[in-house]
Amino acid sequence: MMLSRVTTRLASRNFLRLSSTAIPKTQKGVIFYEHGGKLEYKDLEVPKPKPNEILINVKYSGVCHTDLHAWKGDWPLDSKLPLVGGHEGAGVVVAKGANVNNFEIGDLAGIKWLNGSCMACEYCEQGNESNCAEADLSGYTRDGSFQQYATADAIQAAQIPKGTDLAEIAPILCAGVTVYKALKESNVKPGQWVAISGAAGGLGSLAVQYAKAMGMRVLGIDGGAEKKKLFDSIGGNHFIDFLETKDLVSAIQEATNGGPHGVINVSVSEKAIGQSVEYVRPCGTVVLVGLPAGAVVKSSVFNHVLKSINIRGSYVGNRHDTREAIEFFTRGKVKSPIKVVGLSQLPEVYKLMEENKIVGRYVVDTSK
Ligand code: 8ID
Ligand code: ZN
Ligand code: ZN
Repeated sequence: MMLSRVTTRLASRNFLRLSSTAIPKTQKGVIFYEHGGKLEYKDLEVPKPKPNEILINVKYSGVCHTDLHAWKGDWPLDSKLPLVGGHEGAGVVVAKGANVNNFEIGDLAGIKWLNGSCMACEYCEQGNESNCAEADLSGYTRDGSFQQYATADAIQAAQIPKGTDLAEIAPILCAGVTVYKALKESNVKPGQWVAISGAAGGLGSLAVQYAKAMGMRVLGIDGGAEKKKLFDSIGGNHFIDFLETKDLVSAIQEATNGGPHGVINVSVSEKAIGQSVEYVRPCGTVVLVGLPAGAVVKSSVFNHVLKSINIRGSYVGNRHDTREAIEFFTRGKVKSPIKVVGLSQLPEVYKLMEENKIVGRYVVDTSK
C-alpha cells in the first residue's frame, strides 16, 4: 500500500501539469540557421518545459535592437544556431514542470533576456544574476519569444498582473527593465538633469518616461523630426537633434546649465558614447547600455580626473528591478509607444531598425 502510494507520487512528478486547452505539437515561429541568413517564418516544434520551467503561449513580443545584433552575430558572445530570437515575450502559462510553484496555468507571464541563471554563484547571491557565468539568455543561448510557445525558467520569468495589455507590457520586459535599472545606476536625483542618448528608440522612449516618473529633468538626443515629435509627446524637456546640431557638446551643456548630472547611452553609436563623456557634468555619471558592435569608450584621463566623472556599464536588471519596472507600467506612469505587426513581418522590422527608422518600439503579434 505504502509503496504503491510512493510510486504514484513519483510517477505524477514526472508529468507536466497541462492546461485544459490542448497544446499543439507544432506552431509558427521565425528561425534563422546562420548569422545574417534568411529569417524563415515556418512551422516549428512546440518546446517542452523542463521540471523548473513554464511553457508560455506567447501572444506578443517586442523587437529589441539586441535581436538584430543576435541575428547579425556582431557581438563577441556565442549564440545558439539555429536560433529563434526574441526576449520581450508576454503571454499565458499553458503548462508547467513538476517543480514550479510560483505560477499556475492561466497566469500571465513574461519572457525576459535573462531566462535563467545558476542561483548559487556570488553574482546570483547578490542579485546580479545577469552577470552569472551560467546566464541563459532568451533569443540568444536558447530559443526566445518569436514563436507562439516558448519555455522560461519559472524563477526568472516575469509575473504579469491579470488584465494587463500583453502587447503594451511586452517592451517593459527588456527595454523598460533595462532603462529603469540604468537610471537607478546613474544616481541622478529628482530635479537634476539626465540626458538620454538615443531618446526616441525602443529603450530611449521608455527611459524618458521612467526618468520623468522618477522626478528627473530629461534632455533627449536623437535624429529627425519624427523622433522629436515622439520625445515631446512623452514629456521630454529638451530635444537635441544630433543630425542638425554642429557643436553637440556645447549645445547640451548650455541647455542643462553645465551638463547633465547623468547620461544614459542607449544609442547604437560609438561616437555618441564618446561625446557623452565630454558633455556630462562634473561629478556626473555616464551609463553605458547600448552595445554598438566593436565599440570602445575613450575618456581623457585628465578630463576624467579633474571632472571626477563615473563611467559604468548597466546590463538589464534583476527580478526586483523587473517587479518595480512593471509596477511603474501598471500604475500608468510609463506607456509603451508601440506599433503592432505580425510575426511574419519580422524581417521588415529588422530592416527598419538597421536604418534607424524605428520610432518607439515594434511589437509582433504571434498569431499573424
Ligand atoms: O542590458 C543592456 N545593456 C541592454 C538591454 C537591451 C538593449 C542593451 N541593449 C542595447 C541594444 O543591443 C542596442 O545596442 O541597447 C541598444 C539600443 O536598443 P534599442 O533601443 O532596442 O534600439 P533602437 O530602437 O534601434 O534605438 C536606437 C536609437 O538610437 C538612435 C537611433 O536613431 C534610435 O532612435 N541613435 C543612433 I543609432 N545614433 C545616435 C546618435 N549618434 C542616436 N541617437 C543619438 N545620437
Ligand atoms: Zn532587449
Ligand atoms: Zn550564478
